[in-house]
Amino acid sequence: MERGRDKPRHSDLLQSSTHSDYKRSGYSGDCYAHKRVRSGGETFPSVPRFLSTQRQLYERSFPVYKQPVEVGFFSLDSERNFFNDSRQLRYYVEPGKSPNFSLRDGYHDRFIKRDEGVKEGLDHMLRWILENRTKLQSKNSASSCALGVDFVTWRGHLTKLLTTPYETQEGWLLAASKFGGTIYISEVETEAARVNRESRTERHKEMMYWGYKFEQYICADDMNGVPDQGGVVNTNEAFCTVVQTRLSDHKLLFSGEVDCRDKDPRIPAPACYIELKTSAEICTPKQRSNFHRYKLLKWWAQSFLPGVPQIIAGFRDQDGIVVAVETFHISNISQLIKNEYNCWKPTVCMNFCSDFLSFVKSVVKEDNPRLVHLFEWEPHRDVMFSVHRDTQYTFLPDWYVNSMESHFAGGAQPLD
Ligand code: 0WD
Ligand code: CA
Repeated sequence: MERGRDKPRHSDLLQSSTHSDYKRSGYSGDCYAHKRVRSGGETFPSVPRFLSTQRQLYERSFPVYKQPVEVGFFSLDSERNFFNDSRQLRYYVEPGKSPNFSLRDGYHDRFIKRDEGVKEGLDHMLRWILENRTKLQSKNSASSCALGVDFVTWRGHLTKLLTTPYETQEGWLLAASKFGGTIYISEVETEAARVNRESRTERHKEMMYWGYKFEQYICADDMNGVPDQGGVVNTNEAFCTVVQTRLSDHKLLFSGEVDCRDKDPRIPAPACYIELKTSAEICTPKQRSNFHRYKLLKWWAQSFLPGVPQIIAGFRDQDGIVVAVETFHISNISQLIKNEYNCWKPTVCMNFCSDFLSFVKSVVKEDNPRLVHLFEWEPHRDVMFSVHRDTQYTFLPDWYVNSMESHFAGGAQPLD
């Protein structure tokens, strides 16, 4: 790692975050000075050193966010094998109003859980890119960089960025590498997240299953099929959409897991997709307020990003019985929360994400798949970064880098 230690600690700070000279922008730290700074024997152009996450800084007009366009999809089967097709796409089957589903059913005898210790990084998306790059390039032929996009990442990472100005519990670590003119962003599990994951209670583990069981009750494998409520729940299986869009001047390519689609074949993707959720039943005004303030923020951010228009929510009691099913339209959520005092605002989420991506662009200048800038954030702090050359943080695999390089060396299109 540059700047000192070779065994990096996530708390490595490049600069203390006590600057007070930011008013209108979240950036700070020598940001517009063009002098060069020396550090660890190397010379770097001056770049902003941190980014504030204070909400007020992002309360401006809603940034441009282009309607996301689906450019492809892929499936992961019961053994987590990649397929460049929609074999895992499921169809929504409307349940009754109070369906009485038991979400506990099958937890002990019909549940195969994905191994969360296996870190896949961006690998499935990269595989999709390799198998579809010609299509992508022809779509973005006017661009100067190889893929024609500024960023490649998972939708889930962008969701975390959108909710950052309101998050008070969990920090994040995002690794970024520039290759062929595109910046790839891949999450690194924080120590705190690993500790939480390894110390889940039995009750918590079971409750994590409930969301997947709810999906099984209302999804069919075929357009005219019925849900197989007695089948095995296998969380290795996934159908992912790949969408392209633009946030301000950032061209984005990202993928997100989609639970199911509407049966009507006339509705194009991603408008046909439906997100499924479970949540504790709401019995008091306080619970309703918390649902609006915390849960709807996460639900909105996750579905708004890929242009998924609706969420079907199963409300369940303490024993995992679904007592009500409700539909939430993403376009109505900001209306729903308007009456909450001091509530979250979509514009703050999107402006923060846009400014974060600008911050990343200004920091990650060197095109080098083995160089990682690790962006780090803890609640109540600024976003900071550290630099790691050829370390365990390098995440773009050789099979991807080599294949892309030989493809472009073969004359397909120049890299940058
Ligand atoms: O390894 C990692 N750190 C991550 C891997 C973090 C986030 C995602 N992933 C992978 C998984 O392979 C998953 O198939 O990305 C895929 C989904 O990506 P996403 O859509 O960008 O993730 P997100 O929006 O956070 O989650 C969507 C759904 C979840 O649904 P709910 O309704 O609970 O939000 O994907 C599932 C989950 O069903 N999911 C995962 N599945 C497997 N491994 C994971 C995960 N780590 N995270 C979420
Ligand atoms: Ca879901």
